[in-house]
Order: sequence, then structure tokens, then C-alpha cells
Amino acid sequence: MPGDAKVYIIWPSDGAVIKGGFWIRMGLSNAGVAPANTVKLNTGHHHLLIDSDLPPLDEPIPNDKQHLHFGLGQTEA
Ligand SMILES: [Cu+2]
Repeated sequence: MPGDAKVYIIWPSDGAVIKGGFWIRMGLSNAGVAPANTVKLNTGHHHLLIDSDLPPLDEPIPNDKQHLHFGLGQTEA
């Protein structure tokens, strides 16, 4: 990814307190969102880590309730 790429959460806002389910919207600037296994420079897909430390970046990210993959290129869930 380029050095000025930025990933962010559009909604909910930082510190929001929500009861029950919610919709999350993720954003990316200066790079592109693409499905997993897409071979195109400066693209990737979102991962959402929930109450979890950052896993080693040179290993596959686990796929469980604390490590959500959006491998179809989804930007909301
Ligand atoms: Cu993934």
C-alpha cells in the first residue's frame, strides 16, 4: 500500500456506545478495495479486529469472531 494510504471507520464514530447490533462502514483513501486474491497494485481488503491484539503481519490473519475478513471487498457489514 502507498505510504499515504489511510483506512478508517466511517460509522460508528470513535467512542460510540451502541446497544444491540449495528452496521459498520469502513473507508479507504489513496488505495483500492478489492476481493481477496486480486492481483492489482495498491489494493486489498478490510479486516476488522475486535478486542484483539494486532496479529503478526507476516502470518495469515485468523478467521474467527475476533478477526473478521471482508474478502469479497465489502466496505460495510
Ligand atoms: Cu482477509
